[in-house]
Amino acid sequence: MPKIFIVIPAYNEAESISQVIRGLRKEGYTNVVVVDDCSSDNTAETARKAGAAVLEHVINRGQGAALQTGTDYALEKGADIIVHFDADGQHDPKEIKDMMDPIKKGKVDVTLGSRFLRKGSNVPLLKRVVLKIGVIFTFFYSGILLTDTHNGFRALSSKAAGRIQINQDRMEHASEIIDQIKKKGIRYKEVPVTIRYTKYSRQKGQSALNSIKIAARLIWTKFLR
Ligand SMILES: Nc1nc2c(ncn2[C@@H]2O[C@H](COP(=O)(O)OP(=O)(O)O)[C@@H](O)[C@H]2O)c(=O)[nH]1
Ligand SMILES: [Mg+2]
Repeated sequence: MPKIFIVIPAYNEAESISQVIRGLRKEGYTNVVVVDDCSSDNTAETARKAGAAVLEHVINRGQGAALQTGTDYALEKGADIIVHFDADGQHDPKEIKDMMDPIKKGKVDVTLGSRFLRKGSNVPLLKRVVLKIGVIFTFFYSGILLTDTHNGFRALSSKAAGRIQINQDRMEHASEIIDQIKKKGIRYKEVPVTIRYTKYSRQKGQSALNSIKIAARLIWTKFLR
């Protein structure tokens, strides 16, 4: 049986984190790692009580940095498969099986969740537009055509996780991971997933304006700096 680690980046998610961890444990995932990024609420304590291993950044470094911290920890603990999973309840733990399946079968080394390959995600219209702009952006930026480029739900074999190094500490990491997949010739596949939009996740999630800033920062680091 492969050793599976679920890595959850979390910032001020005390309201949702224990339910997310419970949902994962119910599906049989016991190696759950929460990377708390200097939250001002009690995310870390809540996650610990719910049964997760909690790593804490002493300053807020961003989702990308948190994923690298959690992934390094999982590799250190001997993980065979690492799953990146959000803390705000938008992902479905039942779909982790589908995400891992092509990796377990040795077909690919990374799976990327796509909310556009399955009907059922209640993606708000503006978010839909922003995400599709992200798809076009990624095509020109990295030369890779996907249906959903900014989805935090992904699974990686330990081999791929060791090869991908996230240097973009904040939200730009999603594009960076795809860029490295392309450059390093890592085998990948998109897998249909359902992303749940609730009032909570919409209030906390990334705005359209922030997406423009993320793209601008990426262009700056890749072409202009
Ligand atoms: N560790 C860490 N996690 C973060 C940070 N910002 C967001 N997250 C987490 O990353 C995940 C996705 O963030 P979210 O803002 O919901 O992005 P969206 O779903 O794409 O709108 C959630 O689990 C957040 O708690 C951060 O600065 N540090
Ligand atoms: Mg979210």
